[in-house]
Amino acid sequence: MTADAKVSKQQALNDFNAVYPILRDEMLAEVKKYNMPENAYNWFKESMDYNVPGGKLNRGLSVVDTLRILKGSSITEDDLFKARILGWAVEWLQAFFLVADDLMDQSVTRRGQPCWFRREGINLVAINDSFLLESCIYIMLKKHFKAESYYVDLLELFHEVSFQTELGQLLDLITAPEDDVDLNRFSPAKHQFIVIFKTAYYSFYLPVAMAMMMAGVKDEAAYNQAREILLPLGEYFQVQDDYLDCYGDPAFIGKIGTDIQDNKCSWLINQALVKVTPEQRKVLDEHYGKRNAESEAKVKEIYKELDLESVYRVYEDQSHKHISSLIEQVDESKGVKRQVFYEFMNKIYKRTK
Ligand code: DMA
Ligand code: MG
Ligand code: MG
Ligand code: MG
Repeated sequence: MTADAKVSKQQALNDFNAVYPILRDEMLAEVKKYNMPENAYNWFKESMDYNVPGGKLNRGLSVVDTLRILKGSSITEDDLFKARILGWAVEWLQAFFLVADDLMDQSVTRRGQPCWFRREGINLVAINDSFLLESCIYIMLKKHFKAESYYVDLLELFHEVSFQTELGQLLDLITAPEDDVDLNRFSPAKHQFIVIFKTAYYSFYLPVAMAMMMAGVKDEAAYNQAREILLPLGEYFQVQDDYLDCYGDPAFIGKIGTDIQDNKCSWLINQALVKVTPEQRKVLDEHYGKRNAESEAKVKEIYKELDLESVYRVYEDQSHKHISSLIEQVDESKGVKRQVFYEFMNKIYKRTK
């Protein structure tokens, strides 16, 4: 990367971050209108500041990056401001899902700090905080996009991807019941289904589809084409997440892995099940999904014996090749550009966080 490119990347990030306090204050102004008592107002403010910023912002920035590619030199300051708002709307959606996800997964840390529900005095109030974060999205959209021709399309898209994500979370959770470990429930196909629904739609399709709407892309075929690339890309992203859950450094990724203890249908356990000897399978049957560090260590030992780290390296290379070939086949005449997908892929390829 050239020095110039680095500066402009930093600039793009600064410009994006500058929009967060504007939106946060708009949400607070709504609450003020209702004459909410000060303690509720402050609670809501703290919940937003704790849960919305502070992520990697891949999803949010992708709205802006995609619109820049689609509109080229005809892009205006108003376009950019609107794209940043939609970017933050995705980050709000992400915060809504994560607050609930951490409760359901009984996670400990997120983005290098305790999960929201674990903070003093919060616990199950976090469920309602999660709902409030979701409601913010629709306040933002109404305030800034009501006059746009694509307003209803945006609303429908947010509703649709939320539904898809919630179905994915449902399947993720019921495939991982507590106190009922049955590794036969898992399969690579089940895993693929879960990750496409719980992650790929909202993290990959949503940001790009919104930028396409803003750019005036109307052809259904263009959206279908985008989906055909972005869903596999999102699948690859969630495999990375599953891998990092076990092999990432918690100090660096900002969260402590819970998949083994949570009995999750993770990419790693599915790979392990393909390679195990009957003896190793016995160990997994006995120790997977148990809420204690000793059992978790036993499972990790088997992963080590099976050299899943190498299996992952091979998967990473194959996915990169596969997705690159999908991108090469894109027909740009329909209204999407290959660069949109290359850009998104480069944001996540070989990520360690
Ligand atoms: C995340 O799955 C999916 C959503 C919709 C938040 P996950 O539980 O693996 O995510 P994380 O590892 O970040 O808790
Ligand atoms: Mg989780
Ligand atoms: Mg989860
Ligand atoms: Mg995870």
